[in-house]
Amino acid sequence: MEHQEQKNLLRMLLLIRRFEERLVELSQDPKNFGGMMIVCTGQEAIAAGTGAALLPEDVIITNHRSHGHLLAKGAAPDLIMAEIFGRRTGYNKGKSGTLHIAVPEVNALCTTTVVGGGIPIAVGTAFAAQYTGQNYVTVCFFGDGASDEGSFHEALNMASLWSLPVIFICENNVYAGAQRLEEHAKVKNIADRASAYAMRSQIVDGNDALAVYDAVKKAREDCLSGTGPVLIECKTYRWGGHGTSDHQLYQPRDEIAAWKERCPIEKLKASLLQAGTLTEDSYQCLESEVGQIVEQAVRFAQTSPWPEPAEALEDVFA
Ligand SMILES: Cc1ncc(C[n+]2csc(CCOP(=O)(O)OP(=O)(O)O)c2C)c(N)n1
Repeated sequence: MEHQEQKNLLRMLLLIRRFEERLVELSQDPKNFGGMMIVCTGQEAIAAGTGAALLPEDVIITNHRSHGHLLAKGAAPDLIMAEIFGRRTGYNKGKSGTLHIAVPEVNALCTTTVVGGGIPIAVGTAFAAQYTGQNYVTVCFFGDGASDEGSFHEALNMASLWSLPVIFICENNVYAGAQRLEEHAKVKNIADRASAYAMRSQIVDGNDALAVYDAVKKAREDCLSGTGPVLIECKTYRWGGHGTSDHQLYQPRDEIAAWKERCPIEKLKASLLQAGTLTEDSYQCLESEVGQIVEQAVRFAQTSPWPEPAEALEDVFA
């Protein structure tokens, strides 16, 4: 990866972190928007590394922890923020809120909160690519908990059988809700499940954005050369509770502290400083640039119009 691309990667990690920190802050005041926020703090390297390895035509299917995936795929912070504020200028005219955003403009086709529900959808978009002879891959993000669902197993079987161009990215953040991996699955590695479907798999340090980038880039090339799907398990950790209303009493304090020592932002920053690609001054510039983008997004959302009541039944299928 070129030096400038590495700096862009760090910038994306920072954007995801600061965007979500601001969201959590804003969510404390119901005048902004209500409900709990589900964020990916500590896991940003997976979204950022993947986004950097994909091309605009590639499709992503995401889940309840989606802000990072959407930003890294190129969705505009202003329009995501406006959507979360429920404003008409948001990507889905204020109808999706945080949990169901779709951004077809960047091929982020679906955010689904049905755990494991996105995995067969990704197989569908990958099948469409193969059937119509189009050169793109689909990436599906999901958690370790989702890999217990029947949909995961059916989808992986079919993707492997038909050699579909799909990359399954499991963000193993140790917890599914309040359950640790060892409380809901016997396997130690989610990647081991791929062998049941004769599928290639790889385990990656999910806090290392460059390692994620390399793995996804290679998987993308393999998929497009027709060798079939790949399951990439990214080992990471959920710094916060499941969502902001979860006080994470079940997460050992020393475990949280140990993983915070492995912060994905600090990791990439240290490696760029050491390589001379970054200086403390240029890092501060990135921070201030990202801060401005986030504040601009908040201003845009807060000053955007609400949808008209008459629009409530437009663009919905029920
Ligand atoms: C089919 C289904 N079952 C249960 C839930 C409730 N639920 C929402 S998120 C979640 C935990 C998912 O854990 P994991 O897949 O590991 O993802 P993570 O939250 O760790 O990113 C659960 C059980 C749901 N939304 N859908």
